[in-house]
Amino acid sequence: MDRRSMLRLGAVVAAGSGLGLWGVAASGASAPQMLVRRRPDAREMTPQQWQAFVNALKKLNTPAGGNQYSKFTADHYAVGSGAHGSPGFFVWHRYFLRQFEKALQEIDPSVSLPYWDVTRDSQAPERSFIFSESYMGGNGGSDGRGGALNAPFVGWRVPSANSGLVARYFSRGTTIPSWTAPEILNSYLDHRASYDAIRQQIESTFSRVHAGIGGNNGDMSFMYTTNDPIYWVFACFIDLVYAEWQKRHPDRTNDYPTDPKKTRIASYDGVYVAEVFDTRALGYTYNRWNVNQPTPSPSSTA
Ligand SMILES: [Cu+2]
Repeated sequence: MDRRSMLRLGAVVAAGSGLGLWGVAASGASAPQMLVRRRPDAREMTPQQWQAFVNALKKLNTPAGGNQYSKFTADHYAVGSGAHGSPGFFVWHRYFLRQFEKALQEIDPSVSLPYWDVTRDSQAPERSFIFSESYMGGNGGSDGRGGALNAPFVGWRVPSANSGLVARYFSRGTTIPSWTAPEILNSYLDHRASYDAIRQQIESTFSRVHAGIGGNNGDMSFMYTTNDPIYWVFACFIDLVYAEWQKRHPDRTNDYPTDPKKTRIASYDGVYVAEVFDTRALGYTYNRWNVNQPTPSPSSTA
């Protein structure tokens, strides 16, 4: 097994309110100053809101944005089993995504990290709105059969373990095998009764999203998965799933296999697991997720 394949994600796994559209005022005495903002479903954003997100993300990958994008990729690449195939999965990614969102907000304070509800596209992922030119662009390559990203990310590269052109290779050429349907996710959310049971379930089932989009050679299949901008909206959905599980199991909100007050999050010095259980304390929230809720029609694909 070469280094590249060892770093394959699958291999690791087998082992609108009063304060602006997404803003809601924080309640509770612990954080009276903090603005808690609701992360939006990508499908419900206006074209302008989506564009603001993409603009900020692109700027992070420039000298004017401090070249911070590659630092995020380096952090994800380095954490390895501290956040993959281990209990750290939900909590590390939650903290990591919040740091990324803060970096976006330093560029444009109006931006919140959006999520892509992958389950709503589970039976024909390649037909998802997210692969349109108005969102993340489709399969890579000039013939759409795999290769370097197309619009709106033509020429996208990130100085990282893969510093070449960032690529997608849908795993069946032009299509992607089905992945977890909403009804299945709903059942996991109801019936996995401990942090690590839901963590293992979600990490393993949604590794199919990485593999389906990245295929054999695309960035999404490797530990530099963050190079592909689609990573962020997918990872945000995984964080929403963790938050939804916490809400459905209020007696388990602070569950963790080891003492969360004494267990540090990998690679972030001095941050304890117990500090990331409450998304509001981190400055964001999500709407509840419901298997029967209507799926909004994205506004940019008409
Ligand atoms: Cu990861």
